[in-house]
Amino acid sequence: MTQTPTKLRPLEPLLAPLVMANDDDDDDGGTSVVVETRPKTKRPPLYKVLLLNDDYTPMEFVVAVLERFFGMNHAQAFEIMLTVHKKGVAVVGVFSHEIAETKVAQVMDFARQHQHPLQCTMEKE
Ligand code: TYC
Repeated sequence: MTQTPTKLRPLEPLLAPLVMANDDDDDDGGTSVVVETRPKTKRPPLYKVLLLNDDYTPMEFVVAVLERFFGMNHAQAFEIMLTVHKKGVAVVGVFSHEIAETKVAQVMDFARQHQHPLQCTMEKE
C-alpha cells in the first residue's frame, strides 16, 4: 500500500492560502476574508460483490465461478462457496463501481449460459 492510511493532510498547503488571504499586502483596506482552502480529494466509493445461495446450482459450479472470476485458489473458493451455502450470502470481493458491475455481469452470464439460477449482486460498501 502506497497510500497514507489516514484522512490527515499536510498542513502547509492548507495554511498557505489562509496566510495569503490575511496578509496585509493586498491594499484592500483590511477587509480580507478567510476562504475555502481544503482540496477535495474524496476517494471513489467501493462496492461489495455478493454471491447468493440457492438450492439448485451445483457446489462445483460455484467453486469454478469463484476461481474464474474472483482469482481464488481452489481451497479459498471451496471455503467461500460453503459459507454462501450455509449462511445464504457472502461477500466475494470489493471493487470500484465499474469493476463490480463487470464481475456481476460475468457471473450472471456464465450462470445463465449453464442454466443455473445462481445470483450475484453488488451493494455500496
Ligand atoms: N446450495 C447449493 C447446493 O446445495 C450450493 C450453492 C452454494 C449454490 C453457493 C449457490 O452461491 C451458491 N447445491
